[in-house]
Amino acid sequence: MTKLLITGGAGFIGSNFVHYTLTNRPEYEITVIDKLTYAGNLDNLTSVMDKITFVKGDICDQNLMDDLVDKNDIVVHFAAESHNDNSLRNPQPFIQTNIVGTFTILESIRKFGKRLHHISTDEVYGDLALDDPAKFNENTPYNASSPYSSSKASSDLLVKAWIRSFGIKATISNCSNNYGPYQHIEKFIPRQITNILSGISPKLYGTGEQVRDWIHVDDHNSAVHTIIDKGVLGELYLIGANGEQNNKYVLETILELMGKDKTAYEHVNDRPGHDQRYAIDSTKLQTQLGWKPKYTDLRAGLQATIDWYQQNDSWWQNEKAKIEAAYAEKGQ
Ligand code: NAD
Ligand code: TDX
Repeated sequence: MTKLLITGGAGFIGSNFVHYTLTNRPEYEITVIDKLTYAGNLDNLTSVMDKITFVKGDICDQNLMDDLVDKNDIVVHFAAESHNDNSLRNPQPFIQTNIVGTFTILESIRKFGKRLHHISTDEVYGDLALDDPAKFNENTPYNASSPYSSSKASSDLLVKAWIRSFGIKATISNCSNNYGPYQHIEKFIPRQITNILSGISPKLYGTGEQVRDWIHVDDHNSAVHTIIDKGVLGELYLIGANGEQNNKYVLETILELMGKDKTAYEHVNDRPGHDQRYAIDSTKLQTQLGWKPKYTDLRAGLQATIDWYQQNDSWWQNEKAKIEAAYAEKGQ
């Protein structure tokens, strides 16, 4: 059995990765390390707790990471502070977890000679203009905009430096916006679904013309497995599924799928420094490693996601008032 250490495995993408791996890749023995911040939820793993080892801890703890990395073969590093709006309210935890945490893991990887796959975001490339036909590719220069995206860009550069300077065995992937079950209700799609389910009007930042390149979380995770299996050490791969849509279209589609009037939402204060458009060219991953996305029908994916939040209201209801109160303070 290959031993897989998954950081941030109680969060949105990490917990989906645990479920995906247990279902599709039974040859892996899984350990999850997660600090259980506001974004980490053990309920995401309840159904599989008897099949994994769970460690509550901080990736910035060098002794803990040395111990865990030593005991495992491959580290898949999801743990991060992940929300742009939070990084505008208080950047400190982003610097600590995303930069110092990644540095801590890199030092353990270097010490014990283990394999790392570092999970990152397309936001490291900054944004594209709405009328620009270009997409991000592996040669696009880093140009991050927010405290969140610049902390992720910093973490990528640390991984690249440890590859070049110390020869560690690592790969990096930069993925576009994920959606699916277990996504925290602070994020755009679950916030709007749970607003509608709670009788609160959905909230669109600014004009709503900003474009995001949506990918189902299982497609992200199948791509991560493809890179772990076949990726060339030292390389970086972009992950995306040609899912570009503007926020207004996504919100109107959610309203329509939930049987509501398509205009039943509010325009609220825009995000300061709001990135206009993200778009991924995943040719390298598709042609060199043979990966393909499976869930490319966004309407069907949104319907399944709406159904999940409807059927799992106890998963999010306790958090709802607190999240909305924090947004209300910023007029959002
Ligand atoms: P999330 O916020 O839902 O989950 C993050 C997890 O990390 C939580 O379980 C949290 O408890 C844990 N964590 C935070 N700080 C920690 C620390 N110091 N030590 C240990 N655990 C800690 O985030 P997500 O959306 O699942 O994102 C996971 C990764 O994927 C992040 O690295 C993010 O940058 C990247 N990513 C996300 C998206 C997206 O659309 N959500 C897209 C591309 C890349
Ligand atoms: O209520 C809202 N209304 C709104 O219009 C919220 C929460 C967001 N938005 C807009 C802002 C963005 O243009 O929707 C878009 C998506 O917002 P988020 O869900 O906050 O995602 P984004 O900022 O694009 O970042 C996401 O994708 C890349 C993840 O949160 C990151 O972790 C990932 O790296």
